[in-house]
Amino acid sequence: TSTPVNVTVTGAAGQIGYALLFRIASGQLLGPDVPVRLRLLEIPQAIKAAEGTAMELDDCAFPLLAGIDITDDLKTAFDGANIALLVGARPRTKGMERRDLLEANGGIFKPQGEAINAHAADDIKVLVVGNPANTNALIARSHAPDVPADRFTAMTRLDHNRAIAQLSKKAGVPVSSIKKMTIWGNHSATQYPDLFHAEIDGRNAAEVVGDQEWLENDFIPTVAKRGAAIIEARGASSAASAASAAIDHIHTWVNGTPEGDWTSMAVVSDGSYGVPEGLVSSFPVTCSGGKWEIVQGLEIDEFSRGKIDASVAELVEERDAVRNLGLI
Ligand code: NAX
Repeated sequence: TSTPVNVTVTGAAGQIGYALLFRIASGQLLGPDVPVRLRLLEIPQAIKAAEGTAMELDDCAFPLLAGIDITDDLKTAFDGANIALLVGARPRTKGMERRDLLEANGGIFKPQGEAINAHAADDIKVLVVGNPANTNALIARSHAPDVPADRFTAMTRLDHNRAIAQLSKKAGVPVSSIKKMTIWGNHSATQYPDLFHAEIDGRNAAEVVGDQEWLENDFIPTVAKRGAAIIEARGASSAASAASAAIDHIHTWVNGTPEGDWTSMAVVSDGSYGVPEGLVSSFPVTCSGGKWEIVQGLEIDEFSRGKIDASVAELVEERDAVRNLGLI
């Protein structure tokens, strides 16, 4: 048996945490032969609830779970971390201005970036789930100068999976028939789910569907506003599906994308597809050997160009706002 992988989860007592931790401990994050040690970071008021979750984790007697540490201390949480899932964030409350939201989250993701820089393992991989995820990842990354920029990512895999599910229903095909889905831009209502490069059983998805009206006025808004629809129906925001997407994101990053397919991840832009360098924006990526690469050479038509640019413009605004607040 190998040494356990240290997996840090922030916001562990929250609803995504509750759906996430059991799947990590059961081996679904890294595979059925990789032991894990969990580090749960919470704010002091939520430590007791995290302890309750840890009791339940104990009670599952997961053979791969090598231990659980619960803490409100950043150094303890990130010490030797190999994987960090940054889930805890400050949600937008009624009447809150965007400036206040970004500032509150800066207060969380700046010190976490610093702690990752100082204490994490050399092979640290970071996934930011807490919203605004792309910009929170940008903040954390800019306070971790010694960690390679490609280790900081944000989650658009839930949007990616939602897009696959919607297409599967529309086309009447199983999800396994769908490949090369892409989410571009920000994890927000401006995101662009792209069917022009997606494939259904090897054929172009937009052509197979052949319904531009559905694509523009149904598919795109349904995927982009799915989070709100879940809240409306469930009375609470997406939790199990978000946790499932976080598992998928890390599993794919570590184990690779299958031949002939790719995934969506928000990663630090190298300027590809006209996305300004340094922004954390979602792209089609392939993964291999624990590294991701942006898929190159896709043709972007005028429709897609406009959608990508609109979402990227929002990311630029968020970046400029956190810059003005001195958070990056
Ligand atoms: P909850 O409010 O249930 O849980 C959040 C937890 O984070 C709480 O237990 C809180 O005590 C903790 N927390 C707050 N500040 C912290 C800090 N500084 N350090 C450690 N822990 C801290 O929210 P939940 O439903 O679990 O959602 C978590 C985040 O995921 C939210 O920001 C949410 O907006 C975001 N989401 C992101 C998605 C994505 O696709 N990227 C989709 C799902 C979800 O909406």
